[in-house]
Formats: sequence, structure tokens, C-alpha cells
Amino acid sequence: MDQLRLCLVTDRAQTGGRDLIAVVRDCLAAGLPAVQLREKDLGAEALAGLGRTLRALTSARGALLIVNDRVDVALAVGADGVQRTSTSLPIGDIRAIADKRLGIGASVHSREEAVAAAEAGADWVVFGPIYDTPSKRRYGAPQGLSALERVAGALDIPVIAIGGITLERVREVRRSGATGVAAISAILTAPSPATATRRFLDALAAA
Ligand code: 3NM
Repeated sequence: MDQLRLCLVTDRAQTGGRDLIAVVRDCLAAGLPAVQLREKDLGAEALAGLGRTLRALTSARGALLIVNDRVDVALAVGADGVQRTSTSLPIGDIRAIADKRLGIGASVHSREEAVAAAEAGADWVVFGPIYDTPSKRRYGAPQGLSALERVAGALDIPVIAIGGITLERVREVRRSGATGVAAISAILTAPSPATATRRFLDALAAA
């Protein structure tokens, strides 16, 4: 699960008008090890279309493809995993549907939720928001590094930090117990998303 050390979460509204697929392709060429497809406004057919394209690109680079929320789309496109949100099916139901075909990540916002997700069989959790994020209202108040430390200390599965993650914050986030980081804006809005990816990978290797 080393690939979860850096996950680009997609948001085609944040690419500054650049084509999302072209941006992701550049990031994968720069070594990006994991992509989470998260385009909340798309219907199943459009999401699956995007997912198939991303599946081909990620497979060619040996990178993981994770689909946010939609188990059906994840299975249809042959993704590696699904990221469960608070409005998704329960983890037990996802496992019943997907069996071993998908890894299951759970988006959690407290230590209690994190422990419950691990007990229910999640393969990893994404915990956040660690910092203030541009979209902060949607995810609640920043949790901070001490909450991250408590969550990481309570779990045996990987804890991925999300929310306001930047290059400069990689070191302290890793020191607080995060296995990896997930980011939208720090990569997608960068003048060169590929360069940002390379810098993240260097920072993670040094942390
Ligand atoms: N989930 P950025 S925070 C998609 O806390 C998402 O669960 C969060 O965007 C959570 O890297 C978040 O630009 C936004 O801060 C991450």
C-alpha cells in the first residue's frame, strides 16, 4: 500500500481550465502513485467514462485508481479501490458487493469514526481536514496535528491526511503519524502539476 503515500484527488473545477486528463497524465508521468476520482456532480455514465480513461493511464504507470463513493463505477472500470464517504453504503455492504476486488478506504472526521471504520474492515482511512482548506466549510473545522496523531495511534491500518496539505506541511503531517497525504489544490492549481508531484514525492521520501 506504499502507493497511498501520495494521492491526487480530482476536481476538474480546480485545474485552471486545463484538461483534467492531461493534468493527471503529466502527474502520473512524474511518478504520482495514486489517483482518487472524485467528481461529485457527474452521473454514473460520465464518471465511468472518465474512470476508464484514468484506469488506462494509471495501469500504464502502475498507479492505483480509487473511485470516490461509487462502488458500482469502481467495479465497472476495474478500479483498485473505493473511497467510502458518510453518504456511501456501509463498509460491510461494500465488502459484500466487491468482495476482494476493491480495497476500501473510509473518509473519517473523528477518532471514533476512524476506529469504527477499521473495525468494520476498512483497508485505510482518510482523515481530515487537517488544516484550513479553501473548501473548509464543507468539511468542518480543521482537526489539527494532535487529532491526526491520536487517530494514527489508534489504528493499525494506513491513515492518509487530507485538507490543506501542502509541500511545506508534509514533514509535520508524516511526523504526526500519517502514512501518506492526499491533495487537490496543492497539485491541481500548481503552475506545473508534474513539478508539484515530484516535489511532494521528494518531500515524502525525506520526511
Ligand atoms: N476531503 P485540498 S478535505 C476532499 O476532510 C476533501 O474529508 C476532506 O482539498 C476531508 O487538498 C478535502 O485542496 C479537500 O485542501 C481537500
